[in-house]
Amino acid sequence: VKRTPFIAGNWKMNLDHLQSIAFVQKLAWSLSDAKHDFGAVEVAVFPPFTDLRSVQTLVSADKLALGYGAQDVSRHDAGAYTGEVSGAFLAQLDCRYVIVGHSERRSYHGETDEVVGAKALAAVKHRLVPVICVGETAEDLEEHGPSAVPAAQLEAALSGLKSDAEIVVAYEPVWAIGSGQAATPEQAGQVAAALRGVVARVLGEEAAERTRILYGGSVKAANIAAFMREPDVDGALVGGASLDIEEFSSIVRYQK
Ligand code: G2H
Repeated sequence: VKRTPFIAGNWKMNLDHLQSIAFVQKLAWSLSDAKHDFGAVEVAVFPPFTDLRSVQTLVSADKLALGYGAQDVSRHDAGAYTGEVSGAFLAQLDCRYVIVGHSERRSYHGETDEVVGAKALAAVKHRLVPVICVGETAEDLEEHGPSAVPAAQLEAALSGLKSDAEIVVAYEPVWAIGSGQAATPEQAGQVAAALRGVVARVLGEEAAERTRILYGGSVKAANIAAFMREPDVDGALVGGASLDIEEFSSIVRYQK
């Protein structure tokens, strides 16, 4: 199975409305100037909830091959859950993806493996592709090595899914996030291989073969190619470097 490389820009809570719109327009121009082949390297952005409608409008008006999704989703479908946004609502905005279990949600919003699993399930139920984030802290790394904690997190997140579920996995070591200190490509590759093993164990070989596993944590134009050379790394979840058009388009065009 050939897995299409995937570059995803997680804007977090950074670009406001006007900046988001300007960014999507400029990104589209920049990639079209560069004759980017979206079939060869898929690209998606993850704006704040408040800009998903505008991004949908731009993408559909200009028939852009740019994917987009939300940074979080409720585990519930609808009801008295103040402040939550359901997968059904995101699907109505033609979102294809949604990030679940980002380490910032786990650490600042108390999301447990159980919550992350429920969100992954809610996403799949509404035909969204969850980008399931896992990763170890510096302490976990010291105590258990690089793979044990992310593997356990992934196993828990997949436990409610069926083998035909379409998912993306993002390995994001917490110590590498926004720190400027990325993992080495070798380490990212090793953990990605271990995570593929988890997908195989829980969802089966076929799922493991087709599931894309991304690396995230201080990815930039200067290091993306080295990560992409790892056979089990199928793309990147990019934070800080996704906020700069030139930098992000260079990451997308890592093969050039
Ligand atoms: C990890 C990543 C994007 P950054 O959170 O999800 O952020 O590239 O800024 O380390």
